[in-house]
Amino acid sequence: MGVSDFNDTFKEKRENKGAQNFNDQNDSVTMVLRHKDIRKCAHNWKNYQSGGEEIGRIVIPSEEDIRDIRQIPFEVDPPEHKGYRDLLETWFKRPIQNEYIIKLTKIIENIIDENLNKDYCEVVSEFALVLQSRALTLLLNIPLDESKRWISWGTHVFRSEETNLDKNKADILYDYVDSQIDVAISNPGNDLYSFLLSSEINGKKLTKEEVKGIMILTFAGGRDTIINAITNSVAYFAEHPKSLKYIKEKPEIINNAVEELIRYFTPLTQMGRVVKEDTNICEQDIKANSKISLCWASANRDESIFEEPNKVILDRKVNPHLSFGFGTHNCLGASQTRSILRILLKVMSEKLLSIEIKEAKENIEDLKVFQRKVGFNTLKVQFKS
Ligand code: EMZ
Repeated sequence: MGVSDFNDTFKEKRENKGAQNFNDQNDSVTMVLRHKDIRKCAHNWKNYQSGGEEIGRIVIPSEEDIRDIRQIPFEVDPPEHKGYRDLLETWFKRPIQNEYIIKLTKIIENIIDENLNKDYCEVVSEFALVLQSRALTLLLNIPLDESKRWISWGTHVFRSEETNLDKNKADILYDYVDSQIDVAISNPGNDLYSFLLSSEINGKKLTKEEVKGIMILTFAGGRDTIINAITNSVAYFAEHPKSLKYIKEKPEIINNAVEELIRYFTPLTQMGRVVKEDTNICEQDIKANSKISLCWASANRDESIFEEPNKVILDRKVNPHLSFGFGTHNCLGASQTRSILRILLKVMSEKLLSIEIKEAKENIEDLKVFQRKVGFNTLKVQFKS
């Protein structure tokens, strides 16, 4: 097995039972494993809710202990959800505009050039984190230099080396966002903070608290996920030089290739929902107020949906993967992620002859009943031109 192979850890349980219970910090969770069931639950926001009273509970592991700020629109249900979503949609679709793509391409070309032919580049911290942070300055529409501060926070804003949920680390982000909101109030510009502060939903200005909730999600939600997607893509092309060549010769398949890599890696394993009324999933009774999880990673290997699900087929045509979720809460950052990866593949295929792996240490997520590789703690490579 190569380092860029990612197993399907859910296969047996998905096929035999379709669901699996586990315990998340004394909260029992039923993990839903089949593509069809997951879509059904994701669609049914009335009974499988995101906006319950316990803020942070739908994230797994639960973040109830480290935050009391509701992330918006991710932890809000319809009908309130729609007002936020409509407001944010246009801003978060900017990454597919030409002007944005030109700027993002410059950022990606620069970061490849900075690392070209170096003895080695540690992809997670010197490449993926840097790229994710620099790209985020475009999304927020603020100067590139600000990314230095975010890079210093490391790959996850709530998790540190010592612990999965780190309150002190979370406070750094909260204080930072508070101070940036104050700056935008006293000196409005063309950035996302200012845009939000001047926006209205149903004739009502957004409060500071709401702006904070949106900004926290923007920082936290697309961080380790994008970093893993970038790092895993680099590992894949290091081990599959022919694929890199194939993309160079047929750049028109890049969009398909990105969807396929995102399906295969599924950077976000799962997301929870709180059950409103007693229900039954896969012949299992589930009580009101308990938690279910929608396991995107399992859905994406479901053999009843995908042919040869454990193979990366870069030009796969039909690809209804659930890596960006499904339904009401589908990922707001999907355009940003897609643009980053599409440009990354293009630039790598144009600038690199090969990528040589020097050292790789896998990052295994411990889901108690399952162990799942999500990316790397360390990936040292040489980018060769
Ligand atoms: C939350 C989550 C959102 C959570 C789409 O995912 O991402 C996680 O990485 C964060 O820890 O707070 O934003």
